[in-house]
Amino acid sequence: MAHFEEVLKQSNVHPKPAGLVLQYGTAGFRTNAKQLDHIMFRMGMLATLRSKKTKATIGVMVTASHNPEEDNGVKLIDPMGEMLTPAWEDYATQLANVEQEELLTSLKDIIEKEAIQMSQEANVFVGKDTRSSSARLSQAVVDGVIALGSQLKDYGLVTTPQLHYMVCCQNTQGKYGEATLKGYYSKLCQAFIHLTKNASNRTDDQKHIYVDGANGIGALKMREMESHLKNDLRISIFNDGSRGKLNHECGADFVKVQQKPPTGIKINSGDRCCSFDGDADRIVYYYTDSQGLFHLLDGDKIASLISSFLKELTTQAGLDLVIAVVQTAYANGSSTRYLEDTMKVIVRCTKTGVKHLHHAAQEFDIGVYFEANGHGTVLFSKAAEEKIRQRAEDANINDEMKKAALLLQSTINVINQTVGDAIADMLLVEAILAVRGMTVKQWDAIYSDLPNRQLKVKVSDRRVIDTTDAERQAVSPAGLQEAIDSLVKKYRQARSFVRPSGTEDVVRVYAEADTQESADALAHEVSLAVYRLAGGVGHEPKPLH
Ligand code: 16G
Ligand code: MG
Repeated sequence: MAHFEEVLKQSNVHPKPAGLVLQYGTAGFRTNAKQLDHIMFRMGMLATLRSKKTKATIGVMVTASHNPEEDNGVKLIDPMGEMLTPAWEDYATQLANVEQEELLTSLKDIIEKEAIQMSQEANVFVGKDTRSSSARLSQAVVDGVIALGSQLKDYGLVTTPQLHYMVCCQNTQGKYGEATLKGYYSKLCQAFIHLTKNASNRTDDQKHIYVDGANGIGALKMREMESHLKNDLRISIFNDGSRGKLNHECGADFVKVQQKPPTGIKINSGDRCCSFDGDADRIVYYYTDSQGLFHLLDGDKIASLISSFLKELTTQAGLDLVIAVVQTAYANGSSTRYLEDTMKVIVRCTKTGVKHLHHAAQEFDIGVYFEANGHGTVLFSKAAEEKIRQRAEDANINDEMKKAALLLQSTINVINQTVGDAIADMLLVEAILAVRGMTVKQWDAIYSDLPNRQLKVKVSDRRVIDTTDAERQAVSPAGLQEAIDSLVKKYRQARSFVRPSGTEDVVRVYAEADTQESADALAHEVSLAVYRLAGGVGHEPKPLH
């Protein structure tokens, strides 16, 4: 076959370093950019096969999210804008790791196993973030796509969620929106303007938001979007990439883990700020109070705000829709308690990683999912969207019901349902605060986070740690869970768990308790238990204080 000759020729331009083994993990392949050229080429080919198999457009995004500038990565996007289906993650790993001379055999193996018709047309969308290696690496993806004879659209610089959105629009024949950046901005911004236009409680300072763009793609895309907002929201962008380094001492991950403001942002007490991560699929909010104290409003608080708003609107609209919030083990205990006891919504806990949360959220009429680190969105079932639409068009209902139904419709349109989207989530949060006339302090006060600490421990092989119950219990190595249980008992309102990271060669430790000192001490003691029972390497973890 002509394609295979082309594959052979091109694969010599993108050779695999012999012996290198990489794995398609929770967020695709991610490592130092120098090791990724062959991976990109091969993922371009795999996307083409996936497109032929599904008879739909597939996306390939070149990014390493919140990782340092010298890293890069790639992930594939399935037809409805979702993460690549797990069965194909295995093909991705297989194809990535075969040596040069076995490449064709591996390709043919996938083609055979999946009964792919090579005569079927294919279409692949490609996007990239602002890393200096991204241009070269996305070209390698393009070479792979072309080698197997697929159609191609290169969107160039886009956020990860924007590319997910484009793929979904394309495969729903425009029902979800237009597969262009202009279409994306105008859908989101029109919905935002509709949500805020009758917000009688909105104050002037509520029309101003400070955004830390992590020196990445999010900053660029916010600038592009500004004109579509028609002055309905003033945006001050910091860390826009003109000076600082990508994700360096800034961005959502830095702010969440360090629990402090990013460098490069100048704000006054009470100003409402948010940070995106390097590919703009995460967002966290924060402010400093009059004493200069930093307050973080993370994914849990965002989920709480959004779900309470949706509950209020569905009740006002007289709609009986089941709302659930999906979290992970990292969710602050206070947020879970608030959601279950005060808000009375269903709460589910899944393993870390967007695909798990997304999947669980699909089971409800309205599924709000957020990781504490700020990745999340809202999913509406087809039936729920239909009920909301009918209610909004119903001529026989009172004004209050009508207004609520119309607000719900705009809420659906401001959300990117394909994946967590920092830009869309920001617009939704801004709209809710505007409609409610709520300050960031009032939002923060809906519950108080339990003090918490995250640490990491280096071990010789992190796979010795196995977990169950959505990562909240360790089943191996022997004795570790018992050790954690007895340490937790020493503190008040305490909870702790450990899990092997999916993106870094470390074991992660999380602890929360009634005071910061207790959370820190517990996190340290659990780190020591991991070090001793799970084969720690290097120095023993030292206490934080
Ligand atoms: C990836 C995941 C994110 C998760 C994080 C955990 C996706 C798209 N991203 O970034 O959801 O929170 O990994 O990292 O699934 P860790 O396993 O290193 O703690
Ligand atoms: Mg990201």
